[in-house]
Order: sequence, then C-alpha cells, then structure tokens
Amino acid sequence: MAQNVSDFLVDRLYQWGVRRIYGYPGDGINGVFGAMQRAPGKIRFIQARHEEMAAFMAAAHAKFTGELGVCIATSGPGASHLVTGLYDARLDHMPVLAIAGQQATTALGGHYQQEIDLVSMFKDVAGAFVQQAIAPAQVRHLVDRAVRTAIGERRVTALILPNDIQELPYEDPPAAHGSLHSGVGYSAPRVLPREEDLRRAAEVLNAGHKVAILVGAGALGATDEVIAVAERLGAGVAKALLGKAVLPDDLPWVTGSIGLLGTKASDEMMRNCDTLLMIGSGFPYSEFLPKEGAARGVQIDLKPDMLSLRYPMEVNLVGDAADTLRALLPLLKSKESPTWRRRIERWTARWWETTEARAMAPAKPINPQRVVWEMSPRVPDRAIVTSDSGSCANWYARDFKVRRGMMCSLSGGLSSMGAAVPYAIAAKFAHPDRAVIALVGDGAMQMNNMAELITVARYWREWANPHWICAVFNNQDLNQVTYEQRAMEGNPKFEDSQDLPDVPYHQFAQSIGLAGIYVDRPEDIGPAWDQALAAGKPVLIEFRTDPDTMPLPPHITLQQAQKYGTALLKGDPNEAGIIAQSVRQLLAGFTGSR
Ligand SMILES: Cc1ncc(C[n+]2csc(CCOP(=O)(O)OP(=O)(O)O)c2C)c(N)n1
Ligand SMILES: [Mg+2]
Repeated sequence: MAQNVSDFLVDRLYQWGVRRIYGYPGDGINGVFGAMQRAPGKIRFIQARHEEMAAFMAAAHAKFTGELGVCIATSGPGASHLVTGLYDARLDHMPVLAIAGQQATTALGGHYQQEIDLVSMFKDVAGAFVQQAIAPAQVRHLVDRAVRTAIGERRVTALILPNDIQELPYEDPPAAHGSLHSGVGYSAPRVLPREEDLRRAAEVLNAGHKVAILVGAGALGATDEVIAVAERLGAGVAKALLGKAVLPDDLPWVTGSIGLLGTKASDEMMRNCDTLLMIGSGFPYSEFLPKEGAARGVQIDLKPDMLSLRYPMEVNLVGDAADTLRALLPLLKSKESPTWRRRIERWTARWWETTEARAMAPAKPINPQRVVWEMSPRVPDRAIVTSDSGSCANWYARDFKVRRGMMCSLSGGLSSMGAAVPYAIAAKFAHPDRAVIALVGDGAMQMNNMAELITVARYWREWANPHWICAVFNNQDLNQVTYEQRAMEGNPKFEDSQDLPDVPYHQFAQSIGLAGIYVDRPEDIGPAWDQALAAGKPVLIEFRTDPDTMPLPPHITLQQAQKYGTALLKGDPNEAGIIAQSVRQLLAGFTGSR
C-alpha cells in the first residue's frame, strides 16, 4: 500500500527515535492516528484525559529521559488545550514537539468549525519552529526540522497538519528548484569554553576565600564533577528546585534548596560568600543571591541568553556543565583554610535539626511537613518523585532528602498547578521498574490531577512493578496562595476564593480500582507510606493536613511580618490556628538552632 503523509510522518518520527506519543484524538488529526494504528509496534500512543496533561507528560518524558517528548492533539480545542503544558516545557528548556491537526486547507480562512489560527497561537510557545503543512512534498523537511530544532536547541516546536494533507499520498520532494532534501540525525556537540576563559574563571575561583556554588537542572548530568569542584574549592552547594537531584542531601556541605522555598543554610551561605559559581541554573530570584558587588561571579550555562541574567558575572562560560567542570578542575587550587566549609556544614546541620523539629511539631490534625519528612527515608533507591505547585512544593524542596540515583522534578519556570500526576505517569512509562511518587495539593487534585488517576488505572498493569503513589495534602485550602495573600498583600484569607470543597480522594481512587489510604493521625503517617510502598497496585494516600502550617520563607523580612500581622488584624478567619502554628514553627526553628 502506498504511504500517505501520515504514514510517512509516523515512520519518520520512528526513524528519529520516537517510541511514545502522549495525546488525545479528534477528527482534525484522525489521519495521523490511522497511521499509528497501521504501524503497530513502532510508536505507542498513550491516551491522557486532557491535552494539557499530554503536553505535561511530553515535558516530563524529556526531563526524565533526556529525549524528545512528543504530544499530539486535534485541531481547535485540542490544540489550544496543549498550550500550558507546552509552556511548561518551554520555560524549563525541554525539547518537546507538538503535533496538531487542522481543518482542511480548502476550509482555512472560512471561519470554519474548530478553525483556529494555530500558527499564531503556537508562535510564542513554539517560536523556535512552527509550521503548517500545505503540500505533501514539504512534510519531510518540516518533520526533520521540527525534531532537530527541538532537541538541538532544547525548545518547543509545533507541526500543524491540515486534515486533507494528512490523507494525501506522500511524495518525496522532486529534484527541482524550490524543493528540499532533508535527512534524519543529530548528535549533541561537546560544548566547552576556550582555554583562556577557563583560566580567567579559575583565577576568580582561586582568589575567593568563601566560594558558594549554585546548581540547577543544567548540572543534572554532572554530579561527580560538581562534587570534585566543590571539594577542591572548599565550597558549599545550594540547589535550585530543578537541580534538586544534582547532589544527594546527605553531603554535609549541600545546603539544599534556595529561594522562597529554600533553606536557611543556603540563605546564609549566599549572604556570606565572596565568590559565586553558578552552574546550569536559571533560578529566578536575585534577592537570594549575594548583593551585587558583594561577590565575584563565574557562571556556566549551555544557553548564552541565561548568562549574567540574575547576577552580573565576571566570567561567563558557555559550556556543558560536566565537560566544563572537568576542564576547569585541573586549574583549581585547594583552599588552605577549612573555616568556610566548617561554617557551611554548621549552618546545614542546624538547618536539618530545624527542619526535623518543624516537621515533628504537632498540628491539626497532620503537619504536612511530617508527611514528606517521614516519606524521605522510605523512598526506594532510584525512585522518581514529582511535586505539584502549592505548599507541598515547599515540603518537597526542604523535607525530602534526595539520594544519589533518584530523579525528581516539578513544573519549575512555569510553576503550573496540575503537573505532578502527569509527570509521574510519564516517569513510570519511561522507567517502569522504578517507584514513582507524586506529591499533590487538594486544589491541584481537583483542577486536573484527579482525572489523570484514570490514566493510571488504565495502564498500570503493563508497568514492570505497580509502585506508583499519589500523596494528597487535603487542607481544603489553596494554601500557598492564602499565605501569599497574607504575607505579600496584608490581606486576610478570602474564603470565597481560597476555600476548597472536601473531596474523599482515597475513595475516588478506590472507586476506579486503585488502592486508597486515609490518614488523619500523625502516628499513622509512616505506616501509611510503608503500606503504600509494599502495595500490589498504585495507591493514593490522602493526608488530612493542617492549613495553618506556614510555608515560611528562609528569612522573614520586616515588611512581610508587618503585612502578615495586618492580615490577622483585619480579621483572618484562621487567626487562632495560625498564631498557634506560627509560634510552634518559629520555636521549632529556635530549638533547632541550639
Ligand atoms: C494553573 C495555575 N493556576 C493558579 C496557580 C496559582 N497557585 C499556585 S499554588 C496555588 C494553590 C494550590 O493549592 P493546593 O493544590 O490545594 O495546594 P496547597 O497550597 O493548599 O497545599 C495556586 C492557586 C498556579 N500556580 N497554576
Ligand atoms: Mg490545598
């Protein structure tokens, strides 16, 4: 049978190494679905509940495999649903290809049903390459360029296929003026700065007495190299949220997360350092870095446009993290005095004591920090942990001690709600032998994660093991924002906007064939994790957590404290609970700092 354009597309993507596509069907893209059906064993289609979730899955596939993530949707509403998930990939520099259907070329421009100007719609998120096919002979170079641009530039690209084009016989481009003859294949280059620039960087780092390192997702493949450089420089290392898995948290000089969701140890290190080495991070908040002029800076990043963007660096190196650090190491001298290292280790040890004390402080009924604190030592080796946006991202950032060999991620740059379950699904498809855990707030469950549990119920039996857990923090509140409104705006809780309906999440899981556990007593938290990790099917654990446990930033500014006080004075409905919990949490901090 002669190939049509859709058969060619599927075959070409297969040649590019694509083995899995996440998405949702519709008549605007039926041609491509027909081609996937005609080519069993080539590309597996995974059906999400919603196209946005499919795009999150594609982003997570890229994050957890390093490969291209691919998602597919029909014209009109299917394509527009993809957009938030694609922005997630875009902001975290993930290579993702979106394939969208479109109305027939004969209908375009006719205010036709489900006709959207998709090129314009995708133009921002997929600005690196977005094209709508108009002729079969063009499709070969469109696919090749969309894939190569996505993986080579770590960008989102989009390919739009009108439905009549999908069904036309495929033609190779003719040997004629105006046609292109493209090919498959890409190998990532070795990206290394010039020798003289490495030497300039080494000079700055060797001159410093108090070196602080900040790592992000760009350093994920450079664990050994970061350790070697940190040891040589007697430095401590803070980790941006997307770089959590770069270093294990049991190293005494790893200060943990940084920023609003960060640790006090990272904060102290940044405020006291005289030299900053930033590796593969787009961490956004400059106020958590040294004050301008207080430290000399060196930065390493693959992307030139990410250099000297948060802090004015003296040496800006374009390079791959592992290769660059390896080349830099022989130029670095060991620091003579261990004083700075000791200070960092003291701050770090004190922080872990504070974290434990805060996690174990009583709450009504369950302290959400304790949920993650008790999870942490139980997480199996090589597990993958995802978090949603919301207060649980604080506990994920601070209370989860990541170990070597684990992976973890969340929606970083976009910080979108609704990513944890689709991320955890894509993680399990990519690594079916690993345990996967998703941490999710109740608001994010209700928004869209709940529906994706149905996807888990559909597919889990084909995974190598059933160890897939969703932990829900049921606090009946959009808690993170409730706190932001108090601390940043000085507004009391606005119940109309912040309260959430109570939903029996564990019963919902049970009703679709998964296991469900309900926990409302602190002493049951640990056993619930043990039970879930030993279960023979995926599990949802619903924790009834206290909305009055504050996601405290590492240092509270006077202005925040004043705003907070104003919010309570204005008559916050949770006033009594908040005061009791705040005192407990702050006292825990003091106990920990003894
Ligand atoms: C798509 C989207 N909408 C809104 C927000 C703003 N936002 C950030 S966290 C949050 C509250 C999340 O509530 P929940 O999931 O219940 O977690 P909690 O903070 O209560 O633990 C909101 C509304 C966002 N980040 N993403
Ligand atoms: Mg909530």
